[in-house]
Amino acid sequence: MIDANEYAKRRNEFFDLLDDNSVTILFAGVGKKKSGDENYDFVPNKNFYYLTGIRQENSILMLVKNDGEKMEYLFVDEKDEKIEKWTGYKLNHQEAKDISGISNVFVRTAFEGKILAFFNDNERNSEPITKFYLDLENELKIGEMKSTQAYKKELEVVHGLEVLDCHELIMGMRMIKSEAEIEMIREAIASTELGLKNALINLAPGKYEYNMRNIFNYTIYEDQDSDLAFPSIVAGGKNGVILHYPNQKDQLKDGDLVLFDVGAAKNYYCGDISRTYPVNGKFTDIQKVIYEIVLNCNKQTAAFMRPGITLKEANEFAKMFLANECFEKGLITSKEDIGKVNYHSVSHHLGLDTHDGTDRISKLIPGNVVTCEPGLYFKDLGIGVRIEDDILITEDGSEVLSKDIIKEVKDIEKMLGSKK
Ligand SMILES: [Mn+2]
Repeated sequence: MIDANEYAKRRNEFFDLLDDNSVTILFAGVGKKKSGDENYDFVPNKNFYYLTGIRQENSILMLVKNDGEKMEYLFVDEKDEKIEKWTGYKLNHQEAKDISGISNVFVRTAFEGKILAFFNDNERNSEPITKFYLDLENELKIGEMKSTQAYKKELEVVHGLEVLDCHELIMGMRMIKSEAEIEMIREAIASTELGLKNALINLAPGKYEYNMRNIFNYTIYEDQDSDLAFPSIVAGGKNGVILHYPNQKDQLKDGDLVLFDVGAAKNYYCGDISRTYPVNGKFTDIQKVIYEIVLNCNKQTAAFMRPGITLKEANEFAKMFLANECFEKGLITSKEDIGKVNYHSVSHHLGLDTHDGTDRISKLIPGNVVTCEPGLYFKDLGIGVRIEDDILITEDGSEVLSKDIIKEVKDIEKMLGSKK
């Protein structure tokens, strides 16, 4: 778990990025409607969660920086026994304080009043508030109140304030993982590995894609505190060329490959792993040629990733590697054709979101966690291969966090052969 001290430390660092005489408001958000009176599972705005550790919907964080003084307020729904009988227990103020490290906890209905007090100069002796920071990337409803965009307009028009976006400021912090965060990601990867292992025990021709997916998902949900980072993808044969293959109803055939793109999450920290295995336990010659190209690309690109390299450069490195290898093996007739068989980027940041920020041009620095996921997709051959690992950037290079999840041809064939 990540403790209140770490959340307090993050807020302190965040305060340093903010202009003086400003108010920052972050909303946890409310559950999104699915259909009828049914909602999707609630997931808090990760920027709000990153600074508070609070998962409860409707909660609000307010940070005030005034005359250099830093003030923190947290607003949570009032406890209501009647509502709790339907939708579950809500945090009391002490619990909210213990999780977040914020001493000033109020009921959510006090929020508007608290804000208005900062507009009323007569009540205060300090400099007037001139700036507001909102997370404008996330359009969230605030309880029965307005949306972030409507709130922005009101602050600008009614109160004449300058409204700034704090999304990038927080994302910048989130790109550098603490020890505790790296540990969460390690646990998520370990859980993912367990799910994959259980699926593989049951892998055989005649099984269905959803059999594999369900075994994986079951294992993750059985693991305490684990959740799925994203909907699991299990794609047999030609379905492996579809990146976010959605149906998973097909039978796994003798002689085909099966591609897994799966991840568990621990306290919202995601693992994101892809592996490709032969359904019958043995690669065909052509499958092996393609698999080895992707595997070598995976290993070399991971070794290429280190402080100072950008994700854009890593992507160019991987693409060039795949183009050269595919051309040499006669899989493409010109290197320029690589885009036909490799159509996604090799890496993204990983963290509280599976795609944790989109920065491709900043140089990698120690504490970054990124994926390394080259792939080759030959629709005509019915072969899709992706091998994805999660990489921690260290002082002097990188560490493959998912190195224990087998990917060498001989290890795969040995493991899948041994269960026969
Ligand atoms: Mn990925």
